[in-house]
Amino acid sequence: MNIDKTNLEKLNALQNKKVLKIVESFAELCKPDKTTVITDSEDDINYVRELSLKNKEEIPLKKEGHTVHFDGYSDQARDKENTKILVPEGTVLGRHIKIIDREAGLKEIYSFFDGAMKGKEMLVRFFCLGPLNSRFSIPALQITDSAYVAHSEDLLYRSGYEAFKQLKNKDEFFYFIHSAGELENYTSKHTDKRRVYIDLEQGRVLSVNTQYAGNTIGLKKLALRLTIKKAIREDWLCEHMFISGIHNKGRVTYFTGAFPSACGKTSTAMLPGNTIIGDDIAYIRPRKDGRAYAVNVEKGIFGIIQDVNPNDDPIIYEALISPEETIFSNVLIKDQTPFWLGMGRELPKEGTNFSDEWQEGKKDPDGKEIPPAHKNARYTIRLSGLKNVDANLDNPGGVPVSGFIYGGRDSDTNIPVFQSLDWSHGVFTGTCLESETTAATLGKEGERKHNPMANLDFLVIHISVYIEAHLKFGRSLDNPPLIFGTNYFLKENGKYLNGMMDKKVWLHWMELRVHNEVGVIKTPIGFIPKYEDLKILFEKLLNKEYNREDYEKQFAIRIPQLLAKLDRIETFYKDDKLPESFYTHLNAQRQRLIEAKKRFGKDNILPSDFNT
Ligand code: SPV
Ligand code: MN
Repeated sequence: MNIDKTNLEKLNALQNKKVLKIVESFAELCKPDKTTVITDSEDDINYVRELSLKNKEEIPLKKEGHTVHFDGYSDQARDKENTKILVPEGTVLGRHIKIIDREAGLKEIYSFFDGAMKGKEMLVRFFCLGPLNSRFSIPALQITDSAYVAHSEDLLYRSGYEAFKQLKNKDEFFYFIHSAGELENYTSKHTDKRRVYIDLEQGRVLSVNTQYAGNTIGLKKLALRLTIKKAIREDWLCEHMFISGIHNKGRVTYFTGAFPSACGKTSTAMLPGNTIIGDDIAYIRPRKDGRAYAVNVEKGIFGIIQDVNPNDDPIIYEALISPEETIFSNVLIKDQTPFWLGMGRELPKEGTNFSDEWQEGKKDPDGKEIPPAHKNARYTIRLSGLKNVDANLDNPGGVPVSGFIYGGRDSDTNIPVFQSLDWSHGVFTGTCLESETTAATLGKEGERKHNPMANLDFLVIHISVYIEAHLKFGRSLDNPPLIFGTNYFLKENGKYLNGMMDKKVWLHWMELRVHNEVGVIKTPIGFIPKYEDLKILFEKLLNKEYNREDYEKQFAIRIPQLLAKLDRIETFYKDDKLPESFYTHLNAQRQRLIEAKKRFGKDNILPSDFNT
């Protein structure tokens, strides 16, 4: 192993045989010129930051602390096609999960790793998933030849070198091996050989020939996959959820929310007036008091930058123009300044972007016009730099969760907000989550896709086992969170029916529901708000008059569309043999919709109809 005495001492100080073995074996396979071990010290962390500039994975921007990173033109999102679970022969995980024979997969990916770090430096880093010194914590070892990946992790995760010392030779940690592979113009050259293989048996993920964070940052979506399995074994939940506190009447009420990529998750978590704990991944455990408690796995945000502007996302916008350490990725750079789509000002007509030198009208090899910045362009920041960060961000005990939110995206079916009838109906609501596809994963945009609990991309166990775990989790609680559904994207004649900030009203309505301070109207899909209550909230929170006509239109129960959705869902799960309660809810909901259509004699049933 190419490692000097100082670095070897840092490794040996951990007194962990498994760590040493992993580092040795991957150094041998990947053949880096040099192996550097990063502790929690400021010097070591600075070293990573400077290395990413030195090797040009990041370029400094005008504002202090700001850098930009570009991923290759064909490496702009998570690669679902080539992300697979390594399984022993005969394993059945259902048709929603990509698998590959363990031996064959390992052989293939090891061959890609062979010599992949030649001429490069291998960084060995230690982190903690979740707050330190907590029953939620999971230690994680990251090995990567990308200083950008290692630097991003500094902003996003709690350092864990000391936590590894406390492990005292125990082998209970996850590990992640990443190589960007051969580089061309500082980006991964062989994206045709991009692979992300999840090894449940060893609690590790191997990732190669890619730089995009969703494929490479071990502690993010790669660890999510490993943890879903661990959580199910241990009777808790690992969810693709934000955690946010809603403040009202001097009390704070915490919600977690699962939204497929680009369905308004970060902006919901970050609503003005809320305090934020996390925007992407939550660990949720039951506690003896009969409630669910959640922690953020991360301590930073890797967020979509498109449409972040002073009006729609004031807090993030302010953070992005302040001189805090920030990594911009795949934005447009002109005069060392970042620009992105929907930032609320005109963009330059030339600059540098994910296609290299760019000018308006530039086309890619397929003749497609290249936008100034990628739709999935992102920012990476620490939560601690935000003025709305919640005081409990690092609380090792987590925060009590009063509500789960499942947020989909469709233009014609679901209403803006509703409450499920009970926990198991809420699980059904989450199971039925649908969204139009977006730029956050490679592939076609604008297709309607099912995404149960917004976690489908990350499942490593059969969907029925995952759903059953949710049902069981609810049963284990005396006081389970209420479950809500949202859809911010309803349209009429191509125009959105709701303003960007209306979600603030929906959230506050949920808060009042938790405290039993507003009533509801019962409909076939669940409980919906009363006009009077929303009117007060619109006035109070947004200083806006809310018309009854708007309410009736937004909250109309669209029977044919809702029935069509149930048909799609049934088809989607046709081979899955889900828990019995899924079919009970599916049939009952369908029946309620059909009966309502009969009773009221129309397709679009208005909230006021239910009252009569
Ligand atoms: C998502 O797509 O859900 C993200 C970004 O949070 S990624 O890291 O690509 O998963
Ligand atoms: Mn996510």
